[in-house]
Amino acid sequence: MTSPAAASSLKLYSYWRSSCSHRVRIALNLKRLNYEYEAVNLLKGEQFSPEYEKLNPIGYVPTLVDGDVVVADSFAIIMYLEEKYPQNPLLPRDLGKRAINYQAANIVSSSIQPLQNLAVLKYIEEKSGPEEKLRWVLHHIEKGFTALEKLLKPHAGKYATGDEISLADLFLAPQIHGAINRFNIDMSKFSLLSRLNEEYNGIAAFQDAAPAKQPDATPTST
Ligand SMILES: N[C@@H](CCC(=O)N[C@@H](CS)C(=O)NCC(=O)O)C(=O)O
Repeated sequence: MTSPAAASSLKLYSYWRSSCSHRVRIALNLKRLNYEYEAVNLLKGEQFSPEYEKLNPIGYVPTLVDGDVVVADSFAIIMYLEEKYPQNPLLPRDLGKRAINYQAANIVSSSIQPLQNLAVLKYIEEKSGPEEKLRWVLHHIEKGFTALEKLLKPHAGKYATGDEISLADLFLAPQIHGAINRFNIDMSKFSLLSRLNEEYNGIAAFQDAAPAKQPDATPTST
């Protein structure tokens, strides 16, 4: 690890329990970048305020402001950080491995997380009730986790695609954390993801990015 980056003007708009924000917090910590934390309370609808929508036109967290640069969307933010702050790289040099990282990250960010997003769950609960909402969430998380286990088994080492922490790990850790703490997913079916999660739980950059450690975490936070 390199020493922490010199004072920068990084500001992260985040919500403590947002898995998308959580990914970026891990990236910032791994790259030892100091940043200002700006809480956006999703339950109060602060993501829809006119001021915030000027930064993030779709009204989601996270958003990163780096001086004059404003980047929204966790994948875009992490790629931006990777290029602007190349210390402690998050992408393997091997292009095949790199592609597996993109694939795993996108399974999380395109095929799991959007289906458990606040707005989606609220809609399902209103239309079909809380039990249907839970069935929906479990189905999509388990489908995604089953695919991730199959995808990563031939590539995993200590971490998702080898013995170095890389992009896939930044997407897996928050998704697994949420699955366990918010949705009580039975992880015994997912042996690789369970093992990786234990690794993540022992790393300071991941621990410090955890929802419960964020300034806007509520007392009942997990
Ligand atoms: N693809 C976007 C998705 C962002 C997203 O869905 N953020 C969620 C929190 S993880 C959100 O802001 N939800 C608020 C809402 O549903 O109104 C990213 O990766 O940043």
